[in-house]
Amino acid sequence: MRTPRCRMTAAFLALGTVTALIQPGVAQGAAGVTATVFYPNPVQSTGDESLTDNKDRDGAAFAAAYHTVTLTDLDGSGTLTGRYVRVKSETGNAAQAVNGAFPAWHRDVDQFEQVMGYYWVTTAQQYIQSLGFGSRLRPVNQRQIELRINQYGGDNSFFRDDKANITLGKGGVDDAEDAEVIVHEYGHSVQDGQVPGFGTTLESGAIGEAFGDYLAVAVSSWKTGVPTKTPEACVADWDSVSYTSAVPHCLRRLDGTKHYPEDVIGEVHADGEIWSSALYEIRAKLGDKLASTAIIDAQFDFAKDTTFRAAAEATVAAAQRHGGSTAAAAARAAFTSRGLL
Ligand SMILES: [Ca+2]
Ligand SMILES: [Ca+2]
Ligand SMILES: [Ca+2]
Ligand SMILES: [Zn+2]
Repeated sequence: MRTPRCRMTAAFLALGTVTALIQPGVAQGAAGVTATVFYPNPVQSTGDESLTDNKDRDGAAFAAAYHTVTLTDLDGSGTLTGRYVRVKSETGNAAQAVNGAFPAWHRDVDQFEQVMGYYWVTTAQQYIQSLGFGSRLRPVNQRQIELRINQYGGDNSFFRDDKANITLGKGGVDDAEDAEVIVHEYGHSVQDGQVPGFGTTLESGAIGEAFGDYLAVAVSSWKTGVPTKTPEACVADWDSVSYTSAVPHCLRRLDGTKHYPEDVIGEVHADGEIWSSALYEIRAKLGDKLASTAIIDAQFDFAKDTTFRAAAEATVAAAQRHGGSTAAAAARAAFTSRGLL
């Protein structure tokens, strides 16, 4: 059974503003600091669908899944604080760089998830910037968010709603061991950054979940390459081993066949699969860069309580702006074939 993955709704996301921690002329870790991550998760990178959490133990089966990366945009303090995210762990010790590198922590150490959170939020923002947002296009969510890792994950009640927060829990596989879970959550932050308070209704909430899933796959393919051992359309191949039995393990997929309105069940994650499959088809037709540019740019024009139909029209219009009539026609066809237009 699928467990709704995202415990955090847009309501928990902040209306906060960027804190300019990074001063000009101060060492910003521009050269980067090395660290060890999953890339994007051990099931996707190894193809081993039999991996299990095994109570957070490390083991030889994970050896091939560890990947050395360079963390960028750090503030130079030696903590996981940077331009787009600051990491706070409520379990275990805070990660601290030693002699210009973060130790090669593995999954059985809390700091591993902290590094994952930092790296994948920053990577998601870099993906968005690679599309032109913040240079030829207006910036998208270029604020420093706070990413918290805690023992509970389901309880956001203590969060203030005037800050940009993501929380990642530790149920089953620790959520932050899967880049696609981290980037899904960042997708909510992106939409909130574009339209404060976005996602107040069933359809707008479903769009929020769908975009998080879409962004997760787009970012993981952009950074690590199109997966060859798992389906690209599969979201959270690793986190989902804890609550799915079918192989391949997927929290949700982007290539479903749900149709509006008869497949609506009134649950944002499930209904989001209608929207995400349209986005994924648009990406297949237009290519990643043009599709994601149009999809993200369109979101500036969404009302926070948008309907599927209004959001689809805005996305078609954005496809027209960025790719002309051929792109607009492809976007329209993707929405029409699902009953969304
Ligand atoms: Ca862990
Ligand atoms: Ca989990
Ligand atoms: Ca995946
Ligand atoms: Zn979500």
